[in-house]
Amino acid sequence: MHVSPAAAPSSVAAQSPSGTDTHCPYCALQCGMTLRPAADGAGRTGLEVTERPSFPVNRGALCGKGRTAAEVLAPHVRLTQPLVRSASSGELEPAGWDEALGLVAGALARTREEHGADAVGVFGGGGLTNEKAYALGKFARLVLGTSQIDYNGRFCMSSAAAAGTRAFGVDRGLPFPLADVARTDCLVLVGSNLAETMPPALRYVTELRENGGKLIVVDPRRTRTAEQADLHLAPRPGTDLALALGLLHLAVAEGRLDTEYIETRTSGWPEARSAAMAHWPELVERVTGVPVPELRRAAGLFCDAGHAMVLTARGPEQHSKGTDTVGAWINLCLATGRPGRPLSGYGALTGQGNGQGGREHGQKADQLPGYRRLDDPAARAHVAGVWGVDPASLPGPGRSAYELLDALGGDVRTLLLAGSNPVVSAPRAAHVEQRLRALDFLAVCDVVLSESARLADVVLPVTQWAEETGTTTSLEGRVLLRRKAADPPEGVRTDLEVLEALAARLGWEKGFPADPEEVFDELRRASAGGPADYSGISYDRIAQEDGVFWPCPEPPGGEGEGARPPHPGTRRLFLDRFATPDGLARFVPVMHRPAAEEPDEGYPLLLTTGRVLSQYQSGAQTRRVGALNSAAPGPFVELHPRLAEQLGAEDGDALTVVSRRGRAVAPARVTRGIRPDTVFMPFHWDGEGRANSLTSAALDPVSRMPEFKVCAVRVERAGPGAAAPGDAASPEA
Ligand SMILES: Nc1nc2c(c(=O)[nH]1)N[C@H]1C(S)=C(S)[C@@H](COP(=O)(O)OP(=O)(O)OC[C@H]3O[C@@H](n4cnc5c(=O)[nH]c(N)nc54)[C@H](O)[C@@H]3O)O[C@H]1N2
Ligand SMILES: Nc1nc2c(c(=O)[nH]1)N[C@H]1C(S)=C(S)[C@@H](COP(=O)(O)OP(=O)(O)OC[C@H]3O[C@@H](n4cnc5c(=O)[nH]c(N)nc54)[C@H](O)[C@@H]3O)O[C@H]1N2
Ligand code: SF4
Ligand SMILES: [Mo]
Repeated sequence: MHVSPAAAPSSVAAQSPSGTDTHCPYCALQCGMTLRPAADGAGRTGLEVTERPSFPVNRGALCGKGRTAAEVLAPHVRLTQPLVRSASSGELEPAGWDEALGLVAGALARTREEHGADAVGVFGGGGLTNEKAYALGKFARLVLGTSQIDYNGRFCMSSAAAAGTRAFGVDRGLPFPLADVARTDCLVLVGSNLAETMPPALRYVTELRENGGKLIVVDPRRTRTAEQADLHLAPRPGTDLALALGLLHLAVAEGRLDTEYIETRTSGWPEARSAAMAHWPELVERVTGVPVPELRRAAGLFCDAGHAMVLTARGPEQHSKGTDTVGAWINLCLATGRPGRPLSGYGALTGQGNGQGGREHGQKADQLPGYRRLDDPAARAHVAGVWGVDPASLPGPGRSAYELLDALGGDVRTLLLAGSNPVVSAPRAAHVEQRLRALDFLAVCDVVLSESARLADVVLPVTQWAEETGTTTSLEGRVLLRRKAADPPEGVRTDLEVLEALAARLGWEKGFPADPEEVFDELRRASAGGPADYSGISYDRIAQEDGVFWPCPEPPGGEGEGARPPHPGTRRLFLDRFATPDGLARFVPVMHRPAAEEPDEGYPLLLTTGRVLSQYQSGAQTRRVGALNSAAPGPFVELHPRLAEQLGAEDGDALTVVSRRGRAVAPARVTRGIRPDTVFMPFHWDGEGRANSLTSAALDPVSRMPEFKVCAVRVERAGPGAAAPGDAASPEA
């Protein structure tokens, strides 16, 4: 493996002997980094990640995952040839591309013929580049003709996306650059553990505090992020909706509203006001466990600040009421006149590398490129025009991610999976694993042999971040060029090449180019005029400008001579109007409601789940990096000393956590930094410590987001024989 001089198209190359400028494979911060030949020439890949201080978002800082990302490029870590399940041995065995592609195309065609187009499913991921997400959606709708496509982003920011669209008419995670955070006067971080999930972003929070701004963190755990806070509110998991309504109640009761803003920039206030007034501070204290004086202090800090922001992450979002919960936080921001004002407003911290772009270009069940709606006749006509097909031939909206996984082996019989590892990351994972096994045929495109790929009939080895060029859209809505910096091992193809080859075998010789820039140029046209308009963005431009913020329409007259100057892109949204038909932001009247599953006698505790610093998601990539495994070797159950005492358990003792879906076993981690009624598990591991053996698949009615962040459990000491390893599937499945 070496740094490839001919790696990137010349127009977008940014290389020097010191390496190639590119971006991290992992989270939505999309830190800038440089990949260069390793100083000692050794290392397992001959490559090393170095700082790239010129990129303005992370300014050179990287977390341990980014710093070690080159290790996943090593040939012995990643897949280097297709695998096909042998009829005789039942095992996955190496095969040629021709055979593997032939089997996949054959299965897709046969299922379509025998059971209809909707019997074929596609499951994508928010880590895929814009080009891949676009091509995957187009492949599903045109080549397969199926409505059954969705992706793991449904498990991620979908509730905030739905609430943002409902209130503002458009969903862009942050409507302002992240750097604005450092200059606001009060920041409320709701269910974000930034210090572990986006460490370089913590510097903006530190600057905020150095500038005299206040930080409020809302999290049932005293996380590394909460430790930075001026005020830490620790509500019971699943009660943020009541908390936000309680704060709005106090803002009204204490006359801290921005009435002029409410009159001129919003609609729907009277109904939202009535809903909030039903949430008395004392009632909110009873529901959330947050004492009234802390509620008052939070309302005071937020309402009295000149500029103020609320940022949510997965903590309040991954619930069966996530959309309404985010809606309640937005209502608080609107009532106090924040969105669309300088250094103020509401934003959601998108999670995956291309979490933002991945939900804009058509791999989502209800969506066409440019963040257009699949059920909008004008959107269908526009995109069908770009694709050269009859709009009537495009299928309608399909099922959401969990519903699609739940239908596998039922009316969906063949699945193409690219960019997700649901055996580890889906809710109610033992059931999902069963559904995957029940398929007639499973094809997986992946970089490594993930737990989900192990179940496949055919595994296609694909290139990853630094082995290919493509664009991602960061949590700021900044469209970035992630450059190719190394040649992939021989025998590996890009996802775009795989789709091109499959399309050709299924009768589409044209329309699925493998060149990413060509795909991007088509995506630009498909997005033109849509909410997420990329038409004025080109590879050349992003390369020169450290990214361009959408919307960025192409000025009339195109790019040629005599054309108008290019659109600058949109760093800050909503300054003059919101993206609703009347330009006003919409209050939504929301009321608190309980979680789908509340504790009872049999399951008296709450389980919440999330992340640790040194592992990423299902762990498919990071569990293959030595340094990260040493830092975070396995799952654990975080619990309060009082609960540990009741159980007679000490730090490190094996605990069994049991829910109505199943059980999981992991060592105790005793800490005062968690509520005594709650236990926490990270979800990065498979096997007996798999947190998702426990989680509930209750869905938000609007976003269809599963309730990853709260379910009822009981905890026992795992005595010998208490839970045999591999027993994760009982009691429900
Ligand atoms: N190290 C690391 N970084 C990552 C990732 C990773 O896997 N590992 N994944 C990336 C992705 S895709 C995402 S989506 C982001 C997620 O980033 P975060 O949202 O910051 O991560 P989580 O740990 O899932 O959840 C954040 C916090 O929510 C709290 N929480 C749990 N239940 C509740 C509740 O009911 N209310 C409130 N207010 N808080 C609650 C948890 O205690 C946790 O500290 O991280 C990205 N960055
Ligand atoms: N209990 C619990 N469960 C959760 C969450 C939680 O907080 N709690 N969070 C949820 C959230 S926010 C998310 S985002 C999901 C994420 O969970 P997953 O969807 O499982 O995400 P990853 O582990 O990132 O899986 C990505 C897979 O794609 C592969 N891959 C990487 N790059 C490429 C590429 O370019 N092409 C292809 N074809 N494959 C590629 C990787 O090797 C990996 O196997 O987990 C969800 N699950
Ligand atoms: S914070 Fe996110 S983007 Fe930055 S280095 Fe870490 S994983 Fe990569
Ligand atoms: Mo996510």
